[in-house]
Amino acid sequence: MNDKKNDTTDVVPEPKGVSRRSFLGTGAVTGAVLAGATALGAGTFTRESWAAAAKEAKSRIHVAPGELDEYYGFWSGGHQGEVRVLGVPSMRELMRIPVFNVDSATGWGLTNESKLILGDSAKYQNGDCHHPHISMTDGKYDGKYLFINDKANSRVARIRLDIMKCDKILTVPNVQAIHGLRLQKVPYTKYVFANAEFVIPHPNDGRTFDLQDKNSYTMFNAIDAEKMEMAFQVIVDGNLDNSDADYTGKYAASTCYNSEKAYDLGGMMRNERDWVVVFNIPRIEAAIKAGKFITLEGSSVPVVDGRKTDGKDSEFTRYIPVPKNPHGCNTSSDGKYFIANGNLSPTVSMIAIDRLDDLFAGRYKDPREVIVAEPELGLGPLHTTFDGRGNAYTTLFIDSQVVKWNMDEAIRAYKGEKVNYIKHKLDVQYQPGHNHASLTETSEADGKWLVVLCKFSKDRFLPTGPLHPENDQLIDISGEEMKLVHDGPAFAEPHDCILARRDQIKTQKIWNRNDPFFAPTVERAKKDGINLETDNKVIRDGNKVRVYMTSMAPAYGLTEFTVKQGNEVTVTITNIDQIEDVSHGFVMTNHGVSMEISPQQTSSITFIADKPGLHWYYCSWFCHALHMEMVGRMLVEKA
Ligand code: CUK
Ligand code: CUA
Ligand code: CA
Repeated sequence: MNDKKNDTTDVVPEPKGVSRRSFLGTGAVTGAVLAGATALGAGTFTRESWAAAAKEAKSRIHVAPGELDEYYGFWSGGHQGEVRVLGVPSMRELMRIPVFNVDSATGWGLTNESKLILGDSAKYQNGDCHHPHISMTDGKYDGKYLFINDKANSRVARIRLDIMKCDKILTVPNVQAIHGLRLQKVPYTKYVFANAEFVIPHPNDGRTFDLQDKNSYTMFNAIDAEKMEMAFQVIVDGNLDNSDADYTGKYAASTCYNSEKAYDLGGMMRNERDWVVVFNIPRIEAAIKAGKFITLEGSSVPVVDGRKTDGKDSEFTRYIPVPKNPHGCNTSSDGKYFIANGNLSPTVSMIAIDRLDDLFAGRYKDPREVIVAEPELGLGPLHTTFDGRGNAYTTLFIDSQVVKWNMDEAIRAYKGEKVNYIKHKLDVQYQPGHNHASLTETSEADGKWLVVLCKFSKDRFLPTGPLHPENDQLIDISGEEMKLVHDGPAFAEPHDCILARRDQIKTQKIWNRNDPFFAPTVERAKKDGINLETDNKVIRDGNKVRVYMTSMAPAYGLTEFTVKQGNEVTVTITNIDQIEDVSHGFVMTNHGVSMEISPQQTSSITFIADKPGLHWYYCSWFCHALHMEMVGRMLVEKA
C-alpha cells in the first residue's frame, strides 16, 4: 500500500485479497462501469505520512545531476501525435519525436524531408498515438525501430531509434482507425500487426451504411516492418481492439469488444461474450504464397477471409469466447499465455498458447478449452504486464488500482484449489489505462519498474484550468509489495509506453552525411551541380529559386539572397559543424518557415516569397556566443 488514505468508502481498497465488489455478476458490473463514469470525482486525499513516503520514494528514483538513467522510456504522445522519450527512473523528459503532428522546433511537417515521409497524409496535421513498440530479434529488443499507430487517420509510423526521427509512415488502406499495434517478436520483427478498430462497409462508397451487411467488416493488418508496406489483410468477424504476438512467431491474438457489429453503446454490450481472435500467421502466409487471396477495389493488398462461414471456422483464425467487451491483450513474458483483460468483466482470461496448435487442428469441441484460468481481479481490468517472476500486474480502471497476481496460482484456483492468487493491490491516482513493467514485452522482463498511465490526475498537481494533465506513475515492483515512487504529469493521454534498457538503444552523435533521411535532398542538389558541404549558391529555374547554403556557428554561408515576388523558394541548408549538440535553425520571419539543422544534417524547406521587401532570416537554436548575430536577409523584388 502507499501511505495515502482515501476518504470515500466507495473506493477504499483492500490492501490484499479480493475486492468485495469483484464477485458482482456481469450485469451488475456493467452497471458499475456506467455508474463509474459519473462517480470519478469521488476521492480526496489526506496527506498525513506524505513527507516520509515522499522522502523514501525520492531516494529510489533519484538520478543525480549529470548521471544517466537505467532505462529509455518511449511514451506515446496520445492525441498530441508525437512520441516522447523519457529517462526512467528519473522520469525526466529527454526528447520529443514529432510524428503525426506538426512541430515548430524541428520543422516536422514543414520541411521537404518530413513532407516526403508523411506522403499523402501530410495534409493531416493531427494524429492519435496509442501503442509504441520496439522491434525485436529472438524476443528481445534489437533497438532498431519503434513503431506507433495513429488511430485518427489510420496510419502506422516507424521511428529510427539511432537518430530518433520518424522515417516512414504508412496509411493502412481499406480500413478505419488503426488501434491495437504489436510486433512479431520471433524470430524477428518481420511484421507489424495493426488492428483496424471500426467496422465499415466495403466498398465504403455510400451504397450501404448497414453494418450487419456481409460486406461490412474490419480487418487485421500485417505490415512488412522493413519495407513499411502492406503485407496482408485478414477480414474478421466483429471488430478489433488490442493485440499481441507470441514467442513462437506463429500466432497473434486480438480482442474484440463489438462482436455485435453494433453502432451504439447498448448494442455493443448486448452479447454476454465477445471474443479473442487468434491468427495463424504461417497459414495466412501459405495461402498468399499460393495465390489464394482476393484484393479489394482500388487496392493491391492481398486479403484473406478470416470470418466464420455458417458457423464454420476459416483456416486462418479461431474465435475464443471471453466475457463481454474485453480490452487489453497481453502476451506473458514467459511466452505461455495471451491474456485478455475483461474491462466490463472483473476477470482476465488466460489463453494457453501451447494449446493453440490443437485448437487449429480441431481437437477441441469448445474453443474455451484453451482458457486455463479466468481470475477475478477487481473492477475494470484494462491491461496486464509482467515481472518475469510469474506475477502479472493488471490495471483496474474503476477501482483505481493496480493488482499484482500470480499466474500459476490463478490456474490452480481455476482448477478448484483454494489459493489466493492476489498478491497485492495498490491505489493509483486515478483510473489507470495501460501499465508497463520494464522489458515486459520481451523474454527478459526484469521486474524492476512499473509505469502506470492514469487517465485522471484530479488533485495531484497544481490546477491548470478545466483541462488536467494525465498522471504517469512510477512504481517500484522489485519487492513483494508495489511501491509508488513518482507522479509524472503528462499532456494529452499517452495511453501506452515502453521501457528498454539503455544499452539496447544505440544512437548516433551527429548525422552521417549518407543518411537516407535527407538523401532525396542530396540527390536534388546533385542535379543542380551543388556540393552541399561547400557551395553557397542560388539556382534560378523559372519561377522556382533554390537557395543552397552551409551553416557553421555563428554564420550562414549566405547572408543575403535575392528573389522575385511570387517565386517559390526552396532553402537548403547543410550544417557543416561537426561538434556534437551544435544544432542550427532556420526561420524566415513572417513566412511560417522554421527548421532544425543538426550537425552534418541537410534540411530544406519550400515557401512562396509573396511579399516584396526585405525579410530577415535567423538561426533559432542558440548555438554560439554570436548566435543572435547568425542572421541573413532575403530581398524580394516587386513583381
Ligand atoms: S488503449 Cu488506451 S488505455 Cu488505445 Cu491500448 Cu487501453
Ligand atoms: Cu546557429 Cu544559432
Ligand atoms: Ca460486446
